[in-house]
Amino acid sequence: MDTPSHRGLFVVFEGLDRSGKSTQSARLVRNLKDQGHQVRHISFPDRTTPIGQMINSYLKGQSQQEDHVIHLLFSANRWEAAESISHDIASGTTIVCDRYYYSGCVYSAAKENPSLSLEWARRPEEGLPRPDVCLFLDISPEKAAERGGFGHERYEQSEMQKRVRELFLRLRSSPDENDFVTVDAGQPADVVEKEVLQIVVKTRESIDAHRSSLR
Ligand code: T5A
Ligand code: NA
Repeated sequence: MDTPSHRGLFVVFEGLDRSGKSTQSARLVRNLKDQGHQVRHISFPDRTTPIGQMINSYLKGQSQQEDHVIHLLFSANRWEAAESISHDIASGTTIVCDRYYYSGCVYSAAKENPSLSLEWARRPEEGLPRPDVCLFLDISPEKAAERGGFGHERYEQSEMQKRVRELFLRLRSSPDENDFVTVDAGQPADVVEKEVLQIVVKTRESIDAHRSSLR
């Protein structure tokens, strides 16, 4: 007899720097826990591993890395976590993740290095656990900059953020990225929080419905 296995969801937040990913991912974790779900909150880059420490030092401007090299380090930092993500989802824990391979692709491609296209950037990400939904917190670079604290890390400059947003929009329209859902992140945090929860609940329902139709 097949008992329905209640796997966890894999929810990713993406967006420009200061779009509210940390704020919203923390609120979603709390809301899902309140509903009785098991949830683990993760973020990339994971600065705690040896590879993550190299990334941290690069982002803070304390070390240099060739563009392809830092790209591959960001990707390796996700691969380090891949097995534990898959394991948790399969055993019923929902993963809420602050940035994933979408950031990996667009920030690297935004450097406009002629041999580092969006297509090239995506390749090392192939085979990573696939999110059920990617919540793209969309905000203009100007509005994000108003939120303060901008300019401390390597990519926090307005020209870079503009190119990053254009590339996120390009990635969103690609048929490979059909898990992308856009949320207007310029709204008050409480409004964004409600929209995010609705989207995640809907994602859960559609997965459950799909499962019952296959049984
Ligand atoms: N990167 C990352 C790559 O190049 N390749 C990769 O593969 C990956 C994974 C570090 C950098 O690394 C790059 C991208 C980044 O440049 P990070 O550690 O995630 O990535 O750092 P940030 O994204 O810069 O994190 P931030 O903390 O800056 O942005 P968040 O999490 O989007 O924003 P948050 O929630 O901290 O909010 C920022 C401020 O806005 C306020 C908050 O209170 C806070 O002060 N705020 C709002 N204000 C008004 N209205 C709302 N709705 C608000 N929501 C939040
Ligand atoms: Na963040």
